[in-house]
Amino acid sequence: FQKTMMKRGAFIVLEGLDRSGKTTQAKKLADWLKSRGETVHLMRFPDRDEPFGKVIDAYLKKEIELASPQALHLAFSLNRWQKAGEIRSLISLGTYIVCDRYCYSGVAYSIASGLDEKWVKCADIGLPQPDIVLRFDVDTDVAAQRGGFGDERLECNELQKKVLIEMKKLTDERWKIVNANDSMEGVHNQRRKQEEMGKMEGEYSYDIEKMS
Ligand code: NYM
Repeated sequence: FQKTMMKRGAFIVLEGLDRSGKTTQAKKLADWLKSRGETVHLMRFPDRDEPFGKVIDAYLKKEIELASPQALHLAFSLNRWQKAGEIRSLISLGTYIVCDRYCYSGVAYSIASGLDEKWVKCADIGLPQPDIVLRFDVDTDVAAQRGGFGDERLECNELQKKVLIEMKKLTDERWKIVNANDSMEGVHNQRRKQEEMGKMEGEYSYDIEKMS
């Protein structure tokens, strides 16, 4: 008899500083995957529609105060935990998830803000692991010139520099680096070239069981 198996999707995370162009590139990547016939779901963290995300949104917009940086860190983590089940089931159903920021932002921003590294990393242990992380590197001066920078909390130049240092420490063999100082199209083509060269191929074949 023939056993039919559902092809597993993939979990692709985009990371980088504020104004590194992640959001634009996430949309472009999603469109490109769709054009190849894949089912794609765009996600982002913080997800500002989710209950904990609403708290984060109000805090970032300076509408409310939070009693401690630890409370903010846990809100960001809870926001992800609220979506963990959805991420797992979408991938097992064959969907490609393109996710704008994930726990690496959580860890890097919180450590850069002065929280204890060991403590910070605990909250996200057990979340679904991405198959690949694309890190968009942008010079902090270039980022600062892009529109809208500085409107929200956490968007100051000094913090961004520290975030980049922490983000680099989190980088392992699953990560690909994209030079995000380039124009919008230039960055997209760079990333696409990586895929066409096969650098991303094969990494989509992970078993769901391997994702803890
Ligand atoms: N941020 C984002 C964190 O500090 N921790 C996290 O866990 C996540 C996901 O939120 N300055 C920060 C980075 C950004 C801010 O993100 C809002 P965005 O992508 O601008 O909506």
